Amino acid sequence: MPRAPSTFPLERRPVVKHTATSVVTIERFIIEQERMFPEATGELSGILYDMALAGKLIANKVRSAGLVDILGAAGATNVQGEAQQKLDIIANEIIVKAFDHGGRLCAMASEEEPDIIHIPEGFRSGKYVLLFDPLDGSSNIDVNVPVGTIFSVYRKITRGTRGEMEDMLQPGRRQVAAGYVIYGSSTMLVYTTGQGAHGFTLDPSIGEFLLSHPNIRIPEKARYLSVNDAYEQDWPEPTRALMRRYRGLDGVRSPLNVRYVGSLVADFHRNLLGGGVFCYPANAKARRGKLRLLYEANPLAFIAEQAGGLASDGIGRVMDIQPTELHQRTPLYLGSRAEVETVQEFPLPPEFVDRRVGTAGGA
Ligand code: AHM
Ligand code: MG
Repeated sequence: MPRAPSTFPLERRPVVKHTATSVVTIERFIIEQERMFPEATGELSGILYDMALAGKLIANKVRSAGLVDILGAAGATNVQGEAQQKLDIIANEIIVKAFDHGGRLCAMASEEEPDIIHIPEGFRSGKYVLLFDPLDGSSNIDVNVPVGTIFSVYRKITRGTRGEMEDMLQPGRRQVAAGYVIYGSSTMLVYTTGQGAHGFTLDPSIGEFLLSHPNIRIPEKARYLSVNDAYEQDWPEPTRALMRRYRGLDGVRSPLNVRYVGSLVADFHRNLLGGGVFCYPANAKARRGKLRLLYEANPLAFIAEQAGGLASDGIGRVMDIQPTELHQRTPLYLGSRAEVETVQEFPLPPEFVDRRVGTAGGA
C-alpha cells in the first residue's frame, strides 16, 4: 500500500524583522542571523557568503552567454587561443574553486561530477558538506531562458577529517542550509537556515545582494501548475487523474493556470512567490522521475517548507527519504501546501512506490 506523507514539521516562526524597504546587504543579514545563535562559529555564515560570491561570478558568465557565437562556442577556441567550456562546467568550477580552500567544508558533491569532490591536500578540512547543481536548466541557456544554481549544506556526521559518502547521503530534514540563485531578469539568491526563507536581489551597480524578499511565504491559494504533460502517456492512471484535478477537469475545483519554463529554479521561484505546484511525476519510462534528490529536490523542499509549503515524491515527504546514491532521482511535487497534499488523494500503483527502483543514472 502506498504510504501517506508523514507529518510535515510545524512552521517555524520567522525571526527576522527587516522589511523589503530596509537596505540590508546579504552579509549584514547573515551576521545578524548568526548573532541569534551564540554557539555559532561563523563557518556556516562563511559558506553562505561564498555561495553569494559564486552566484555573482556565475551570473556574470550567464549574462554574456548569448555572445558565445561571437566569443567562441563550447569546444571551440577563443581569441586568446583558450578552449571554451560549456557554461555548466564553468559554473561547476567556479563553485569548487570558491569553496575548496575555505576550510569550512570537508567535501562536496555536484550534479556535474560522478564522485565526491574531496578537499585538496594542504587545505584545512571543515565540518560541513556542500551538495549542488551548478547550473540547473542549462539547456535553456541557448534560448535566453532563466537558469539557476541550487545548493544544500549538511553537517559532517562521520569521524575523521575527510568527508565520506555517509556525510552526503543524509535525509533532507538534516540540511542546515539550502538555497538557490536564479539568473533571470535580475539575479536573486534565496536561502534558508531553518529560520524562514529569505530572498536577496543582486544590485549590479554595486555588486551586492540586497534583502528584497524577507520571510517569504508561499501563497496558500495557488495560481499555477507547472508540469511537462508530454509525459502523460507514460503516467500511471492516478497521476493522470491528479492532473485532471489540478486542471479543474473533474469538476471538483477551478483550474490552475499552466506555466512550465522547463527550468526548475525558474518554475519553483515563480510558484514560491505567486503560489502554485511544480510536478515532475514518476512515469513508466522513469519510475523515479528525472530530478535529483540531493541536488534539486531536497534543497528546494527545505525552502518550500520554510515558506509554508510542502514537497512530496508522491509517496511521502521528500525530506524524509533516506538517500542511497549520490545521483539518486526522485519524483517531485513541490509548492503550495494544499496542492501538494492533494497528491495523497491519488495513491500510486504498487510498481511506483518502491523508492529503490530506477534511482541510478547518468547526468
Ligand atoms: P538538468 O539538471 O539537466 O538541467 O535537468 C533538470 C531540468 C530542470 O530544470 C527541469 O525542471 C527539468 O529538467 C525539465 O525536464 P523536462 O524537459 O523533461 O520537462
Ligand atoms: Mg539540474
